[in-house]
Order: sequence, then C-alpha cells, then structure tokens
Amino acid sequence: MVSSLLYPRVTSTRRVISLDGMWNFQFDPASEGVAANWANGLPAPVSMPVPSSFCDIFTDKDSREYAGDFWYETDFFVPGEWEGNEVVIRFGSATHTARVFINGTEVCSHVGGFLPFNALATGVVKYNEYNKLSVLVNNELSETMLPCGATQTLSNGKKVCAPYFDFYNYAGIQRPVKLLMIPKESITDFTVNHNINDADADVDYTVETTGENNVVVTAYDAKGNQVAESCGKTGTLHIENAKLWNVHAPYLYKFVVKIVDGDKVIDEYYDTIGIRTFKVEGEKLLLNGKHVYLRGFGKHEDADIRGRGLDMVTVKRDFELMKWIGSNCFRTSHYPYAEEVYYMADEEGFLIIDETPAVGLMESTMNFLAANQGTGKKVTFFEKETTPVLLEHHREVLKDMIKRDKNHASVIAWSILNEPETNHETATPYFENLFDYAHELDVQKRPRTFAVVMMSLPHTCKCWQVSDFVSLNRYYGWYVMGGADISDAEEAFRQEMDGWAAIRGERPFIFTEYGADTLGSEHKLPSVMWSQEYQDEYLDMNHRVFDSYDWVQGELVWNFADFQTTEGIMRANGNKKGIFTRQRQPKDAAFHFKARWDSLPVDYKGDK
Ligand code: CKU
Repeated sequence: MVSSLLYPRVTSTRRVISLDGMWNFQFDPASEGVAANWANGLPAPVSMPVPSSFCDIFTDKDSREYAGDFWYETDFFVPGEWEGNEVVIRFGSATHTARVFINGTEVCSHVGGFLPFNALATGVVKYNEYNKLSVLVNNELSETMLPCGATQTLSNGKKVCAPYFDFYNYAGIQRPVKLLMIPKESITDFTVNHNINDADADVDYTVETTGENNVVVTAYDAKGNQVAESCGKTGTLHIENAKLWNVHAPYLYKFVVKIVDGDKVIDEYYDTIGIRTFKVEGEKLLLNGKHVYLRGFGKHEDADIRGRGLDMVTVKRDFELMKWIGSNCFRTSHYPYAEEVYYMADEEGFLIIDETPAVGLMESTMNFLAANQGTGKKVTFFEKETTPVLLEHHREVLKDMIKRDKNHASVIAWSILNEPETNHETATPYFENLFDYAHELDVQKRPRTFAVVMMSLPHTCKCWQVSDFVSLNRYYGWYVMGGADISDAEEAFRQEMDGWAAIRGERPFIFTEYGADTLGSEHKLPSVMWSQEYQDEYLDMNHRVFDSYDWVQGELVWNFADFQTTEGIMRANGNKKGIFTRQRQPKDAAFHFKARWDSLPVDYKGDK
C-alpha cells in the first residue's frame, strides 16, 4: 500500500484531508535536530506555507541560499471513524530528501525531490485527537542523486549548493500534502493500454490490490453513461464507437475500479482516462494513427516568490497562454512536474514529453555552473566510481515516474536524461540500461528519448541511437556565432543537420531546446543580442533551418517563460530565454510564434 502512487481520490471507501496551509519551519545547520528530539517539537520555528519553496520568501540572503537540513512541522487530526483502515500521509514531493516523523516516531524516508511518496501512519496515530507531523528535509546536491550537483562549504562555514544545471535549486515541501484514509484491503495500482480497432477501442487493464477479493472495472463516458464493464484483476474493456482523446480535442472517460465481495464494495478508486495511441512510425510521430507536428515549449515549474511551489493560478495561466499561442506540446524540463499539471494537460488536450530529473550529468566547460571547472579532472561522467550508485537511483526515479504518469493520455514520451555527456562510449551502457528499463516498465511502450547537448554531434555522439526519436538542444546564433555572426550560425547549423541526415536512417528528430536570452525591456534597431528584435531574428533563422528538413518533426522552444537560476555572469537575475516574462506576459516573440503556429497545419510535413 505504501508504495502505491495512485493520485488521492475521495470515493465511497476513501477519504482525503488536505494538510496544506501554514506549518512551522526551522533550519538545522548543525544537523542536531534528530538527536535533540526536534521531532517532538521545534525549539524556535517560524511559520511557512505548504506547498512552497522556502527560498524566495525570506528577505536575507543566508536563508535564501541555505543548504542543509531543515524541518517542517504541523498538527493533524485523525477522525475516530477512520479506525480499522490504513492512515497514510501522502507527499506530492519533498525536495530533495525527507525523513518523516509522526508523534516523534520516524515512519519513512525518501530520496528524490520531484515524485510522490507515502508515510504509513497506521499504528502511530491517535484517533479522534491531534497528532504531530514533522519532516526533516535536506536540499544538498551530490553526484549520486538527481539532479546532479555539488555542495560546498564557504570559508565562513556555511554550506552552499553548486548545481550542475541551469535552474535555481528551489527546495522545501513544494507540492500538496494529504492525509488519506484507505481500506486495509485496497487498490494499489491500475494500468491501462489502448488498442483502437476502427470505431471501437479495447482498453486492456491491470489492477493490483493488497488482497484476493474480486475486482470490477467500469468505464463511463463524459455524460456518466456506463459504456463497458469487466471483472478480474486483468481484463479488457470493449468500448464501442469510442471517442478518442486528441490534441486540443480531449475526451475523457471515467474508469471506476472496485474491489468487491458479493454486494459489498471493499475499495473504490477512479481515474479519468483518455483513449489514444502514440507511435513513432518511420520518420513520423503518429497520434491515433495520424501525423502530428509538435510545437511548444520546454518549461519550468517556476514563479515569482513561490519558486517551485505548486500554484494552480500559474498553472492555469500557463495553459491559457499555451492555447493562445497555438502550441500543442511541452516537455517537463528538467524533472517530473506536479500531478495536477498532467491532469490539466489531459483536460486541455496537450501532449507532454515527461522528463526525469536527470540533468547535470556532464563534466565539461560548457557546464558553466559546474563546481569542478578547471580542476583538470579527466574521467568522463559515466565512468566514475559513483556511477553505479547514480544509475540505481536513476532507475528508481524512472520507475516511479512511469508508475505515477503511465495512464495520462497527455504523456506521449519519456525523456530519460537532459544534456548528458555522450561523446565517449563509456556512456552507452548507462543509457541502454535505462532505455530498456523504460520499455519494460511501460505497457504502452511510449517512445523514449533524451535531450542531446550541442557538443554531441553526428560524428561524436555515441548514444543518440537509443532514442526512438532524437531530441536536439541547439543554440546556433546564441552560445555560438551570435549577433552579427548569425549567417555563419545558420551555415554551421545546416552542416550539422546534413551530418544527421546522412546517418539518421528513418528516425524523426525534434528540437527540445533553441532560444536566445531576451530582456523584456530591451528594444534596438538594428538588433543586438538580448534585444527583443534579436530574439525574433534568431527564431526566424532557426525556423528556416527546421523547415528545410522534413524529418524535423517538432519544435519546443527554450523556454516558455523567464526563470530563476543561480546568480552569475552568464545570467541576468535568471535565464531570460522566455517567450513570456516570468510574470507571464508576452515578449514580441510570443506574437511571432502565434503567427507561425496558427498557420502550420496540425500535420505539418505529414504528406511528405
Ligand atoms: C539552457 C548548453 C546548454 C544548456 N541548456 C540546458 C538548459 O537547462 C539551459 O537553461 C540550455 C540555456 O538557456 O542555456
């Protein structure tokens, strides 16, 4: 039960109480809290909203930049009528590691900051009373955990994080926390796979439970009419005249899963399910057998003050902007997002390339934020002593991401790494291991990919072949040959593309990143880099190149919005490659994209 990642639902057998709100919070720089019994009460707490990142709430730099242990604490009431059931505390995430205590007793720990986990509270909670929940969180970075980075100690003794990645290391309890009541005999997992035969659909399903009683699965259409039913822990739901889920035209069925004993319902769960298929065929991407050209964004969970704390106002605004601009897809760069985002994508008809937090897996000078620059280290990233430990963690995270997200119609592909080092054959076994594992885990066998960094070229990259479609991150005209040199950038870009054309076989390519830092305040004629005019010229050049190759089947610009990064000479208070500002207002480029994407047919390049 504890390892179930099903999204919390209230049904005839289940209860959910939100624990979000103001909690107590305290930094623990000396890591003394466990020994000093802070799990029974924090000595000097301040108040802190949950969910949120703690970083941008404080007004002093030491608090914002804090690295190390910190504690959260709240009281929660367990209704007496829940006795006899399992009581669970469900965290949407805690970044990056967590140890959970209930009434002073440690009940679970978790590693990895972007996926849910459960703390079993049965046995330690008191019914009809208030109980104490304490969480010891740590936000330090290392090379054995995702995302990769280092933690350094300044000469004043304070620890700071040195991310090997280009986004701020926001931390805290950043997603909702829920108190659940679940029956002792319960549904722990539910998986669907779709087969479309002319007008009908056969949905194969598997249900996992903690007991032996029978299972019934019933499908209802959007109006609430029953359309199919099947008994057993595995089976097939035959839906006649199935309404398919599609881009910008979503249709969601409700699937109700029950454990039954005669007339008695022992457990009940439901989920909303879109019926669709997604495949790579030749050089095309096919949704329900029809060609689709991807257009959209690499995104971040990032907003003013909230950091990476889930904020449904921002999530909703982002979807409104993505609809307005004519996009159909986004990548959850560089970590799995909050579950609420995937449900909204299901409801709005958006396609998601779902990414693990595997970012920063590179030793190189282009990894401009790396702590080890200039140390002359010679080992490649995937031949370190610690690589097996990292691989084990990466497999765990991949497993949980697929387990959590596998039923979403919106999720069309898995992005297993972002910009790893791939120019040496020592990387290949690491990649093969994970790509095989993804296929093993996903009954829908969604295509797998990873984002290829700009130094990994057709004649140097040793790993692109593992991808079902190849995803390129390219910055011709920004990091190389920018400004007045943009015509050389275009030439160099085309040369690289010709290199891929010669070796790619039939495989489709998409762009998962291309972009230019642009200040919302800057205009200049003629353009200079960082001005809005240059962003437009840069985009025109890139789109000219994309449009010349039929096997380029998608364009996800970097980034949807400006976002916070670590401070430094490469960044003007954050990465400014947004098409929207961090406040979600359009730069000139937004109108540029709207004109392009509104005019490209859904199946652009489909007839070639
Ligand atoms: C983006 C070498 C390029 C690194 N890449 C990854 C992404 O996380 C960054 O934000 C490019 C950038 O803007 O540099």
